[in-house]
Amino acid sequence: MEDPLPSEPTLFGYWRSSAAYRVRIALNLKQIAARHVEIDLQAGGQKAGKYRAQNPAGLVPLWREPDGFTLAQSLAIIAYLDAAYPDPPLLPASLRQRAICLEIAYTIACDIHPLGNLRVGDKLLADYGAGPDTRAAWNRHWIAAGFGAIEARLKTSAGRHAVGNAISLADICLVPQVYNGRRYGLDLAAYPHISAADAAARELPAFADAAPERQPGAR
Ligand SMILES: N[C@@H](CCC(=O)N[C@@H](CS)C(=O)NCC(=O)O)C(=O)O
Repeated sequence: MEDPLPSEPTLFGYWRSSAAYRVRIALNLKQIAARHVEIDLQAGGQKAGKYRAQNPAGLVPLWREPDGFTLAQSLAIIAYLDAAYPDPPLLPASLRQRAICLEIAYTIACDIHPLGNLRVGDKLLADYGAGPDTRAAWNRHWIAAGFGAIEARLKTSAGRHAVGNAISLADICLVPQVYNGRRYGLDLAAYPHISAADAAARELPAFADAAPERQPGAR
């Protein structure tokens, strides 16, 4: 059994960051109180000063505890919180269902999300002159590539939620990525199982309260 976390941990995030959105959902599901600090990605706050010193990767989210312990990478933060606060569990007990949750989470976090990141868009603009429309098309392309695989998986894995009938890490990763898909104009009609899982999860207060538009920094 892990020691309980010290009081008043901090989540450094950004209202529209889908990786921070994942962690906000996990915190809400587990009812873990944390201070939320906004790092303005549009203003480059992730790349500079005190924040960069704490997170040399120059990305959000970052989890910090009062004794100075820090952790980057949303899936590492969520796994840590899941071990420290096992209720409710974020992975199913069944070996195969657990593996399927990870498959969906990694498809999003490893194969889709990095290609749509702000710094990738900035590089496409700086080196190849890709403007907002090209960037949106680029993002739709990579989200569609991953969603094709996830939709096929959900045909057999989904119940009320992405994997069976309980909320899991798969939903925690899926909902923020669907948000990004909508943001870039992806036609979600091609993904009925993803759309159903997204809608079912967003009905829950833990997901609704974590939504970008509900964050204090939203604009
Ligand atoms: N794999 C990382 C991704 C973190 C990440 O890329 N965060 C984005 C926001 S969603 C970011 O900070 N982007 C800033 C930039 O690209 O400069 C995680 O899951 O935490």
